[in-house]
Amino acid sequence: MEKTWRWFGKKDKITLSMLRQIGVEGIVTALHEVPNGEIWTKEAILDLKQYIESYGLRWSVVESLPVVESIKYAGPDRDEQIERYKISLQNLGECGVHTICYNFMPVIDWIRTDLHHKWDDGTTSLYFDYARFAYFDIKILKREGAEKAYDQDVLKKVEELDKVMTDADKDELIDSIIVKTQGFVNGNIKEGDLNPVSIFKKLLSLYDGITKDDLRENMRYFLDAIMPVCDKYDMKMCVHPDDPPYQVLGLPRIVCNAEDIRWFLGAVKNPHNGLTFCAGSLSSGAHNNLPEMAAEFAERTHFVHLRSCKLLGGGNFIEAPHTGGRAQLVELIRIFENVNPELPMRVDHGKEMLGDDEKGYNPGYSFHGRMLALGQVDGMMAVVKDELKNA
Ligand code: DNO
Repeated sequence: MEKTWRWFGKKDKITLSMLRQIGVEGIVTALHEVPNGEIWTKEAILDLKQYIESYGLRWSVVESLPVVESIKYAGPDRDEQIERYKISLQNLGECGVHTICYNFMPVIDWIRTDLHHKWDDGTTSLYFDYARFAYFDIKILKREGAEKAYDQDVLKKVEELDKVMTDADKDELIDSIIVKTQGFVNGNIKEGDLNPVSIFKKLLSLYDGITKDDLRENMRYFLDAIMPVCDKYDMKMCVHPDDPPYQVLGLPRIVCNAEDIRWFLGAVKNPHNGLTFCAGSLSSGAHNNLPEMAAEFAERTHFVHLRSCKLLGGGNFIEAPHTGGRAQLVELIRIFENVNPELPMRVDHGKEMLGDDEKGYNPGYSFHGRMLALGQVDGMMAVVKDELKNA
């Protein structure tokens, strides 16, 4: 597989020359400064592409070309928004960038409750604590009927938390769940936005009454509409799974498990409609068997995220070292190398270590932690390639 790295553009503190030195071949990035829903011009695309190429690298994958909310909930301007999306796709295709990662998660992208969970050795990882998440839902958002979504054990923990959470703890939880993890991935809320909780509640209300089937139909509508452009310019669309892969905050989520993936691949059979196989997101759901899913969906996978989660019981999970967890990265690499050795893959969400925490990197996107992960994954790939050569 092609070794790629998520890089956040010219302002990223991790420079392209650093990435050259650690063996990165391709770059995964986006026009982060362009507001969601605005057209990506050829001029801006080429400027970034040429910059990347001037370091001997290539722009392998766009992550993400964001799908605005009104396409997801079928708002009045959805057709206009889809037309814009098509123009951005055409512009990317004409500039020679053909793989596009996006997601179809309503309102909120990936969710973590703790961005610096400590291991004994002094490193930190991203963490998801189910009871703290329920606390956010019930006590901070005060979402109507939220209690019904959780079992008695969790509700008990929420009440215990309520006795000890200070205002500062609450602010940190809000910051982790809906601010720090969202802004830099072109989500709905950015650092500095005033009153994120009330913005967030307004966004949630856009989905009142929208069921899982409605969201599926809206995804099908979007895919049907863009496929002619994808065919013409050879655009490989690859949707990112929902993270974590189940319903949250009363919102429907539709890329959570094998049945969901089968559904959207079957709904629009075109090979340009594909999957980002994010081993991390999928492995955070106990219901997902990753090697089985990789074997089933490898042919329609256009991009791979390699990381692995460890489930801790009670709905909690931590991002494990890339050599551990339940994703079985070696087995996944065997499957993907065999089906398509050209497939771009990036390691995802490294630990914070060796001073990463002082640099202000985006959560999950440290330098040393990801470099270590890339070294580990590179080693796995070398062994697998050797196995395949000698098979
Ligand atoms: C988080 C990322 C996601 C992903 C988007 C793709 O670290 O994996 O934010 O980029 O969901 O649209």
